[in-house]
Amino acid sequence: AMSSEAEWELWYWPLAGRGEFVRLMFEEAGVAYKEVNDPQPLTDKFKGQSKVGWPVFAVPMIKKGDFELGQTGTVCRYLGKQFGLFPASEADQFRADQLCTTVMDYIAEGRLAFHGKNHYETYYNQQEFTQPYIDYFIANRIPKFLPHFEATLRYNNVDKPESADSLYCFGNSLTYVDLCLLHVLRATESQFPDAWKANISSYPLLARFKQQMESRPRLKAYFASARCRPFEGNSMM
Ligand SMILES: N[C@@H](CCC(=O)N[C@@H](CS)C(=O)NCC(=O)O)C(=O)O
Repeated sequence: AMSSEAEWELWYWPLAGRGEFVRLMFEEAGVAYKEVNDPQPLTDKFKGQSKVGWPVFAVPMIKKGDFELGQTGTVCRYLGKQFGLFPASEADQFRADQLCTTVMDYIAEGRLAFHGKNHYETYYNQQEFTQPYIDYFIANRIPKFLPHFEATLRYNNVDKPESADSLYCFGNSLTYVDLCLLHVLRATESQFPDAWKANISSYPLLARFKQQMESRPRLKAYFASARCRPFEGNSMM
């Protein structure tokens, strides 16, 4: 849900990017949020002119009143806890933290592969130079991360029947990490369609998980809506 009355703000550029992890938290929880996409406040806050408020290094940032919080994984953990999308036991809370951090590593590595020469300059100025890094990521890193995610689902769902219609990373209910994992699976499919097709049949739980998650009513409605921006197509973002 998005609303101009919302208490929560999401500060991010008007594109999918890392902001999408955060949007999924609000959308699945059905909590209203307002996007702050205008260059001016973002520039003021993040290009060093603003000395006001808690320092946040980069977007995405959430804001409610004067509470501001950055770092995508931290934001997702925080909103997960606020919205009841949080594992029950302390052991699972820290395991969820581990998995969320690995998901963020994956997207960061994928992004870097598209920016091999200059991490901060557009992909389109370094396409030829960076292609070997992309090839390496496809050949060696996707086939390391995806089986890790598959193994995580297997660990939690080993006792469930083949037909179980709810696969989660922890216990028997949805947590913020399921949403984070869904997002990187969607990003992988979108950015690397050939590698995705070549790999996914080896990971049946991931395939089922993605399908189940995408059919959750709120997520399904969100993905079909104009609020959901397409991937940029230049770094899993
Ligand atoms: N580890 C941070 C990375 C944040 C990040 O790099 N954000 C990008 C946009 S997706 C940005 O604003 N970078 C500007 C900068 O680092 O100066 C996170 O996951 O939130």
